[in-house]
Amino acid sequence: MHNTYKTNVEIDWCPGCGDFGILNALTLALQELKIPNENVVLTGGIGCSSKIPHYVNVNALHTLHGRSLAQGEAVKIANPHLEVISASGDGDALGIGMAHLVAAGRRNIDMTYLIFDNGVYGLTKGQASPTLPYGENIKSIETENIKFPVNPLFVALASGYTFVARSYAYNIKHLKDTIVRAIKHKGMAMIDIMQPCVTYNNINTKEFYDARLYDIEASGWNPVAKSEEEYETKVSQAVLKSMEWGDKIPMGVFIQYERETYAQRLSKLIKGYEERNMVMEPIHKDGKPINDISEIMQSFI
Ligand SMILES: Cc1ncc(C[n+]2csc(CCOP(=O)(O)OP(=O)(O)O)c2C)c(N)n1
Ligand SMILES: [Mg+2]
Repeated sequence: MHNTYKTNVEIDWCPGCGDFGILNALTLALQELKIPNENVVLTGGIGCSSKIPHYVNVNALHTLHGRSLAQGEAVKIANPHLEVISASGDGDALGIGMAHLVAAGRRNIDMTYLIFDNGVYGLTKGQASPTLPYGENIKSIETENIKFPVNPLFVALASGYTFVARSYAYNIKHLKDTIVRAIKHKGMAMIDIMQPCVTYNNINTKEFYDARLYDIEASGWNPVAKSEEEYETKVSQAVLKSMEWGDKIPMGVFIQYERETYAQRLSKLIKGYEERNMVMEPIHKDGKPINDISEIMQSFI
């Protein structure tokens, strides 16, 4: 079947980059869900990964470094009828954008956040990113990494994300299925995607992940919580699982829990917020603006 979610824009990722797998999985997920292109908004920050909005045939925003998620949140709050997906590199999400990552979880906005996790600042030539393990001496840095990494799953679990998953850029089936589940989930979803950078990270490679990643759900883990108590218990178990990083690295959905979303809470404060809000109001009739704002504009001159 023709993939109608890809654009004709020339892709300038390096040959073999894990980002290609993510692009394929994302467009296949949209194809499977049959979401009309015009109802989807995809945001990116700055980075190799953040160029993805150019390559997906939906409404796209290429924003500022670390602001992909903030822009996505703003779009979703302004128009809760849109399907919003934000994309970030690990630097974008966990370095400069870290405060947004935490705040979004606390809101539990019904949207999806994809983190392209390659352990480096790819676009700026391979500096250590916040997820590069301590002591790793990848070829693009002078010495071994002297900082400890931050664990995206742990941060998401601590911040209230109601869908937290890890997947892999070279396992398109698993990634596509996980994206489908994240989009269907009513609440804030994050997928930390292991994404080999073939140019700068010669340690966390395809061979590295192929030998280590295992599916926690296939090994008996059930991520679904049905009550606040169950959620609390599962989150603490998921935190322990998320800390595994060695000969075996877990992937799959760590937690999935449906709790009141930001829109549902806003609806209690703003009458009719979800049914009819400002972005749906007509602003002109017969070619003339409905509200005359010239007086307001005059006050700025
Ligand atoms: C405010 C600001 N600070 C720094 C930069 C420089 N910069 C551009 S991309 C980037 C990091 C990209 O790394 P990541 O988000 O992991 O994406 P990747 O390229 O690895 O996909 C940095 C530091 C910038 N563009 N804007
Ligand atoms: Mg990166």
